[in-house]
Amino acid sequence: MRLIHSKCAVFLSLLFTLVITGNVYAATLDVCKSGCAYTTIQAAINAAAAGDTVLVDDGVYTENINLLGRAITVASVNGSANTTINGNALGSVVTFNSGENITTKLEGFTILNGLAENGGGINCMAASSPSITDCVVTGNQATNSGGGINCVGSSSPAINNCQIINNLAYDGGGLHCGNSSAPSITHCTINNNEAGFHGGGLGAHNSSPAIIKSIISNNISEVGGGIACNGSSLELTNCIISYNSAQAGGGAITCNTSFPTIINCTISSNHAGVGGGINGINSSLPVVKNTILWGNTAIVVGDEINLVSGSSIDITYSDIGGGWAGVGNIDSDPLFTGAGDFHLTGGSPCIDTALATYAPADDIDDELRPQGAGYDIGADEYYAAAMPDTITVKQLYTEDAAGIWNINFAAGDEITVNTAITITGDPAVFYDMQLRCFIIDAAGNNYLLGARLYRNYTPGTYYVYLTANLPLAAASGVTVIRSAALLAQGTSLLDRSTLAAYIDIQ
Ligand SMILES: [Ca+2]
Ligand SMILES: [Ca+2]
Repeated sequence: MRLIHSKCAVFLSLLFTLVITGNVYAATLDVCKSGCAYTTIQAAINAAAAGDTVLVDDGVYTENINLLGRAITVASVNGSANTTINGNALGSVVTFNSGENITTKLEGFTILNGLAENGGGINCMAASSPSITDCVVTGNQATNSGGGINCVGSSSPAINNCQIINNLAYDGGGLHCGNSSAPSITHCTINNNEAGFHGGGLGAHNSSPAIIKSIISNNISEVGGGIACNGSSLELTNCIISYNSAQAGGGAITCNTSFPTIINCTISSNHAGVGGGINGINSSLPVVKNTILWGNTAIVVGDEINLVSGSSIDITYSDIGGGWAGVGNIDSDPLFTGAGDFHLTGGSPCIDTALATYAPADDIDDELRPQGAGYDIGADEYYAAAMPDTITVKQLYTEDAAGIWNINFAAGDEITVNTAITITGDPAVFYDMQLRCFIIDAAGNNYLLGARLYRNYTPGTYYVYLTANLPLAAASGVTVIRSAALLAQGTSLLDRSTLAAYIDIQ
């Protein structure tokens, strides 16, 4: 580590680009309870053409809608708290069965009171893969599969920022997927759903769902309280699976001839007859890395893990209650925050003991990994307190009146730029941001040290970092560092005031 002297300069500059998107011919079709062009959502969908937006004002709309394969956005003005589609127990509330793709979007509704054989709230079938964002799917029932959402027949919707709660089915209380479906479920909450038989939160058959940065809690069923997999290859990354229960096998997850990959998850406080955490039967092979299995309970056998009939598990760099053989595994209280909060606290043995090879780039909180000396086990990467004050910094700089700091570097020094970027803009739009770091050395040569691209962020403040080594070819002495945050998508501005940099030289 080097001490910092004066006479170098740090500039933080900001670049942004504007990307103008959209069809100049696109229309907005307004829906409201009275006094506008359409008083039902379906009537507006029927009239909409590709690129149009059906924009729904506040209220409860009692209808069962079908998006008809149109490349349109159906969105509410004021979000799911103010805008409800009530299916009136007359079938699925929302149906996608015309091969929709990601250009068909449903955004910002409470989807309520559907009753159907499959897909009480939302039914995706016949290779329909729309985008479903910011919805609350609740109080729906399927007599067969998918109380909240059903995906079958190679249907693979992108489900983001949704709450799927208090739904009921025989198979897949919250969600069901089958027949080569591969939905992605990101930043969702799947809570308090019930299945009569299979998969309280999610039931999967011959499919490959991916669940990322989501919480699956308090679901119940006969098998697979949280998740039940049958002939499937589930991916679970940065998820918390807690307080689920199954009367038979698999409080959190049961696998029947299935091959889930579970990376950096926290699986705790689930309960079952056998296999309180993970239950594997009929030649299943769960692959489990950087994951906490702690405080799960079983009545008969296998509090954390139960494997029978030719099943095995590949589990390493994980914290398993009672212990389990495998490289990097530990058996030590993870020291959760408590009271249902599964964030780590200082002193947790899970801090900095995961393997980088398997770890994702950030955690369930969207906080970047790693922090501190290494990657953490479980869904949470531990930050000692609120960011960014807890970044380990050797020197902290603030901008002088001229926007310049003076620092003296030597070639080969490691430099870390930690900063915060705030995106302002449409909360329903995902933006990319890029952090770049340049230097100009004492001889006036210009080097790009590196750049990091962060994709798909909604407006908010995010803490970003970049670590690089000053080139050995750089001339020592007075050096200028310039980092630039570049917003690469959308028309929103970055907030310049948040670009106060933390410069860490080692
Ligand atoms: Ca760490
Ligand atoms: Ca965290």
